[in-house]
Amino acid sequence: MAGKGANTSATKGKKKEVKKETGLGLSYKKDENFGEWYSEVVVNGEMIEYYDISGCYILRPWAMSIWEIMQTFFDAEIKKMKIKNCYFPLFVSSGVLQKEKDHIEGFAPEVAWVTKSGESELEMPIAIRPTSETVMYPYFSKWIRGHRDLPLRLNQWCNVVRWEFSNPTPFIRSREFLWQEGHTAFATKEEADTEVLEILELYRRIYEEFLAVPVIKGKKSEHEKFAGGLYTTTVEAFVPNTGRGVQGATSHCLGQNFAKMFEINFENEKGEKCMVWQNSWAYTTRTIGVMVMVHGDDKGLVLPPKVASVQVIVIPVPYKDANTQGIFDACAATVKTLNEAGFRAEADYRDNYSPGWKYSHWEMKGVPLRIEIGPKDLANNQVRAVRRDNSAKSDIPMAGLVEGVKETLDNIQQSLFDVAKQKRDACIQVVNTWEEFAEALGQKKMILAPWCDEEEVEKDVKARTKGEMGAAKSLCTPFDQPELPEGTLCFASGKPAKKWTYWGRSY
Ligand code: 87F
Repeated sequence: MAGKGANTSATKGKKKEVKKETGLGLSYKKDENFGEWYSEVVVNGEMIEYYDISGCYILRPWAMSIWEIMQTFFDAEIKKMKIKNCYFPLFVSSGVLQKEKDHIEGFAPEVAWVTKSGESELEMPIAIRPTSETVMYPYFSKWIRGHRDLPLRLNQWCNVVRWEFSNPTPFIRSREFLWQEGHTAFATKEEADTEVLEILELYRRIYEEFLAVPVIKGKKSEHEKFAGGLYTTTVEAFVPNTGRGVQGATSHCLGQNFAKMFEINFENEKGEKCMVWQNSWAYTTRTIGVMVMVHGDDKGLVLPPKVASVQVIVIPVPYKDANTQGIFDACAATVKTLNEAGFRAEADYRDNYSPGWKYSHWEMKGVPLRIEIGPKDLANNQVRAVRRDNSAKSDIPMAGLVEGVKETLDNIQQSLFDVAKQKRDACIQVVNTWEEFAEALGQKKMILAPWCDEEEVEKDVKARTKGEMGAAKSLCTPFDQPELPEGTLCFASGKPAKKWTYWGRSY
């Protein structure tokens, strides 16, 4: 949808450089070719640039600013909880990395190693952290002596590297990603249990209140939990287009497994030697990918106002011999008023692009609200507002600009969540038998089924659903359990069911 040459130069006689207006818009449709649509939307929306190492991506400012907004929220919340930030090294010695065998087993193929400096081989290869349990816990052991040293609650914002081999996807599965990792130690299991859920609630809020993505809180099965820990809680999102669940973020209670391995002990009030109880928890830049997949459309990204670095884009629409300067001044005044009221607003004054081109450009980038100011708006002392999420247009009087914009942005934020939840809920299918399960899986559903909670049965479900689309697995057992009538049988084994669990294919 290339506009015509935007020769709207106000300065007569001076030759302006007019960039060739390349075609905007996407060549793939979300409903027709989701994979290609996603790759195109993150690149054309200027979030991602592909890099010459497979599985590694450049996070451009448009993506980084979203990460920073979530970071500001989460960081302030964990500080309220007395959790402190720290930074541990990127490199791990092989001895330390392999100290906890059960933990690293299965993950080993994904660990990246540095073996050389210049031309010379290192005496011992050094691993790049895939996660920091083994990096941090030797120092937990050193720093924790008595009960007064507890709780010890640390967090770090950093990158990690996992050399994945299955198909890389920007944000969703990349070989290097950003995250925060929290690592805490307590005197009692009760304190650890409480924190696990407090952190999970923050993760829910990131998804639901910031990214406007509905999630389900629950517990991972024994098969899907973090093997080094006691239990894993999760927020699970769902991508209706692909019918896949996404593990949104996890909060683990590690129990005393690592305490045993790393000898993290303390002396209690009675002078007895005890082992600490530990947690670890993380959310990653994957959050951004889930948001793009859930809200994006055939015009590009759709950003929820709470995370958009530009919430309002103001576009001057000069017309022939209309009062161009007056229009530009009104745009500047609009931006100023909105900025002073705390909104992230900008104007696009570029004179080498037409208004139509700019509309498409900012739609591609997902800016929640566009304000157009033309001669008619100027004359009527109003602005024209166009919503990115549903294209609804309205006139806002200049006198009520701040109130009008606030109401519209709040409405967009809420509406994005409501629409996403409606779509997600329409994909949830309750089943009771294997036949119903197989049919629902074929229809890309997120399946809620009664389950006997046996690991062998879950392995069997995986084996029976293997195919080119990938096997189905348990996503989580929701904390919010529907009633399970006496005598309900497991959908997969026919044994007595113990709980309702979500199943499906996943990322
Ligand atoms: C890949 C290579 C080596 C996941 C890995 O979830 C080790 C690992 O330990 C590994 N991939 N994990 C599990 C990470 C568990 C835990 N770590 C702290 C978290 C939250 C943050």
